[in-house]
Amino acid sequence: MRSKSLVIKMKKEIRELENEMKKETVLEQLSEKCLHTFGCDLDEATKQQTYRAVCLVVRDILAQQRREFCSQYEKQHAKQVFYMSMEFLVGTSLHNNLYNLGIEEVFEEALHDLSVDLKDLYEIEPDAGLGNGGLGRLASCYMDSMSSMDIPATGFSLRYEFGIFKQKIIDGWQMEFPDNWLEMGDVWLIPRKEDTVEIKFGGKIHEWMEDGKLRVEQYDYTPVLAVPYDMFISGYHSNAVNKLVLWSAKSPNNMDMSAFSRGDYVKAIEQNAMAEAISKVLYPADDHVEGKILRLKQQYLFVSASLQSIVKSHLKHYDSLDSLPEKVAVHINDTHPALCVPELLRILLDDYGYDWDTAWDICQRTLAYTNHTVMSEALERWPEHIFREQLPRIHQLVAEINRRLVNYLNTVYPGDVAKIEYMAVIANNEVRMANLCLACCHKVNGVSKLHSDILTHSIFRDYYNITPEKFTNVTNGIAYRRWLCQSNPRLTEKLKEWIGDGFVKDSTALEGLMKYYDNPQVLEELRKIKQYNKQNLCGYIAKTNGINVDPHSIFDVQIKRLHEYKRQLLNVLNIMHMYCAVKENPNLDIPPRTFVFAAKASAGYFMAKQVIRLIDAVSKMINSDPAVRDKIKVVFLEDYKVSLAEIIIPAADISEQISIAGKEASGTGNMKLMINGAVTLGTLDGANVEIHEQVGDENIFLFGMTAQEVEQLWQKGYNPIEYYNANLELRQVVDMLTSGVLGSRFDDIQKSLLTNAFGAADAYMTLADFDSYVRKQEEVSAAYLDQRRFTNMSLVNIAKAGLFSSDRAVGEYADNIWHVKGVQ
Ligand code: 26W
Repeated sequence: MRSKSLVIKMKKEIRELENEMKKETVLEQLSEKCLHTFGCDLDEATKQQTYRAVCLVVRDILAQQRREFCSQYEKQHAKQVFYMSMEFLVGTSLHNNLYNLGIEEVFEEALHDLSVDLKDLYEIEPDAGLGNGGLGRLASCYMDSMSSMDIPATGFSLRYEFGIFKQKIIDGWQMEFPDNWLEMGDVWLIPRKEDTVEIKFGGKIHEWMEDGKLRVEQYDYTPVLAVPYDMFISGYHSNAVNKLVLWSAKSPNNMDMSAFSRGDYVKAIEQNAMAEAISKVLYPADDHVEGKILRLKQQYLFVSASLQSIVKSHLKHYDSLDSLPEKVAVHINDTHPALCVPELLRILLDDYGYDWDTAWDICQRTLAYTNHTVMSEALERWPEHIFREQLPRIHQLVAEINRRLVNYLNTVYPGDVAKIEYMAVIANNEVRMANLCLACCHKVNGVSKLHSDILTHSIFRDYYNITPEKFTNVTNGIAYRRWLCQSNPRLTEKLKEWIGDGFVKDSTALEGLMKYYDNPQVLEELRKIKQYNKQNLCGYIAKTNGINVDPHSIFDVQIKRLHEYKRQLLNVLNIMHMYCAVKENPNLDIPPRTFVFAAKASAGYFMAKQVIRLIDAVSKMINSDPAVRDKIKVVFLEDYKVSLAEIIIPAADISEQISIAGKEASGTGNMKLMINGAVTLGTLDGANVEIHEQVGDENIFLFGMTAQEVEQLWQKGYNPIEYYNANLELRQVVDMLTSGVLGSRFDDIQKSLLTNAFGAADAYMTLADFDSYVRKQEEVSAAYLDQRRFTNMSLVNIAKAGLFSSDRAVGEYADNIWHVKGVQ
């Protein structure tokens, strides 16, 4: 044993030495790259060209390491993970790659010789915004952890030409603009045209028996080509370099020459335009199904292309697909890739002649599914006719899966029509994608303890009762080397001084900070670092919003997608209350507070856009009111994205996690803010419950109903008017919505709170939790005045954040679901 670890250690040291890139080597490689790519010398290169040259040199280093890693895990016949997700919210990659490879410094020095500041190059890089929010970012954090843990893994998704829209707030209204990220972001993508795959849409199915076997053929279908592009995923000081494979759609025949020669040019290019449309743009819907045909085609294209390539490379190394479950773990990230179930079945049955039971068994043992939301409007159900029309063979297989499932359920729940219909994959002319995953996958998990409990006690209860062993929990985690070490270098350097640098690889080592709980120097240093980061954010706010905020005020931050269940409205109603309180009593002794909002609303989400308009109006009213602006400031930062979060999070004092209990599956922003020393103000929802378990009552501000109390109030019958009538403070702010004092009226928001005009009145119980929230916010003000106590709370949150590392979460997936190991 000793010798083995010695060898591993030696190998690592040799690689670090090898990697001990000399500044000269970097300069050499940069100038060569610049010359070969742009035909100019480095010192003549524009900043954009230098940026691309740097990225291309880093890409070469990754390509080299990738090849070594591939031969290593192939030699060991290691089991691989394939992470299927419609979204990967990668953000920027240059800083992360240089950091992970341990070559940031040498590149900094080399560029310095060229009087280029590496930081400027970081600014040039566009975010790869191939995701909406939590689900997409989680996928990217997990890719970073799998590489850092030397787990052979490939992410599969689509090469959207346009990522999440760019947001501008014009007269309070969110406006969306195309995100043409490939202009500068394509530098990380390597096309692999030789591995293009054909995908079949529509057409008809021809079945016939041949020597006792059913043969199936699809004809008259529309062929679309899926072209893979690779993005390397580096790991922190690890051997592994994994890949994110992004599929781009195009038509086999770029131009229909017969239409062309008829002069019908539009027809000539129509087919290709139709094909390319599939990977044109990310659907900006978060937690809300749009049910568009193009979305279904997006899902099938990346699922089919990915599974075809997985099967092809498996058969390169193994003689049959019998061993697929032993060598391949395919993970389905929410229901969006649920077509993996019938598509893998199709490949096994139609392309490799397996019988149903064997094929089904292979699917079950290969596939696993994670649920990320209980919101009914987010659970995907495809109209059966669209499903059948676009995917005729897949529909046949899903119908057969459903027939066999219903037969089985009739033996378990005989005669219980309602329950069987609820559990069926196809019912009421709809294909329920969650049930498809529940019926097939060998493991199903939620993303926080509370969420996984809610799944097994409510929406998936019937499946849980028949297959309890399938259900488990893996609480989310974050790539803290990005969200702490790279985003908050000052805190990271001090932590290394105080507790050593072991925490960079093993987050549980952060616990060591607890021994400084009462150390005044350390507490003072923590305050200084937070102040520095707050000053930095002030600079950004002044530059982008032209607002001067007080760097010594409490930075109270709510940054996440705009959604009614996340209750940004509750936050702004409290701000309106504080405004009234200060207006009524200008000598009110509260520490100055800056409320920072950042949030994108799905393009078609009307009420969410109204809330953004309200925040903007409140911000304008307060920031321009001399009587209050020294005490309260409100800022809405446009175009929230990964790289903006990396600026805001290190500067936060208060982390707003105020969703109605039972609706936020986990949250991951809460973890990023915690590890940067922000104190959570929240409900017992999602992972807030586990954050509370880690830090204890003294180091978190909890308020509001629990998930159970919400359920009980709902069952009992919730009437928001009662709260409105019973609470003067509440009535005052709700009336302000239409009083005109905000400069414009918000009748729709008021109606949504007090009437059933938009569905159930106050469906997210903002009024019910208002008083508890307002009181708790007062406690926050009081706590902040006691700097010693507040910094203690901040220290404990940093020290106890280790559990929320994505390395820990990936470790649990690897041990309990994927049954894979890191390659040594
Ligand atoms: C079909 C439209 C659509 C698109 C995205 C429906 C649902 C989604 C995602 C599941 C929404 C999402 O991002 N959910 C968030 O996932 C995070 C990672 O697990 C959790 O931390 C958040 O609580 C959850 O809201």
